[in-house]
Amino acid sequence: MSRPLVSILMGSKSDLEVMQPARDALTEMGVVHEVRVLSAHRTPDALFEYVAAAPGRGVEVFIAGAGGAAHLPGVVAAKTILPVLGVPIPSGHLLGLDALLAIVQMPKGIPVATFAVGKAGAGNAALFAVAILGGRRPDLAEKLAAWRKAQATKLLADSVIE
Ligand code: RP5
Repeated sequence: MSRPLVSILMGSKSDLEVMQPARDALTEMGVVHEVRVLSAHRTPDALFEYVAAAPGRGVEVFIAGAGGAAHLPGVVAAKTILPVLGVPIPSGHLLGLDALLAIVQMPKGIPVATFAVGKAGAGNAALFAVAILGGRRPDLAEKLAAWRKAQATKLLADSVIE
């Protein structure tokens, strides 16, 4: 089996549906990835072990989705110098605003790149991961450019409403 370049993490299996666009985008671009449910507060030791071992398997970028207090992306970032892309999951009474603020407001020193709340953020995090990887992989950069072009072509094909 090929080595995974991207790790998609989420704090709960209940996050899986929101994180699905990240999986779909990476699959579409042919980027090998792995997906794990690991929680910063429910399974911290297993999370630390996973983050420590992942680069040895090939992982170069982490995407971390979490809802509520949303510690996961920040804790992953605390344990690695690889880029961490945070996706706020809409859940509970605050519908993701809580997670957005928790992830985006990392204090200086341990950065997390924060994306939009929900599925758009998950998909964009994957596209951003491809952009990072594409810096040293012309094949991936080309795939990303082709994907953008196809998106524009599709929009323009449907642009005349009346
Ligand atoms: C967070 O708490 C997870 O990322 C999830 O979004 C939220 C709720 O988790 P469950 O109670 O549904 O497992 O850790």
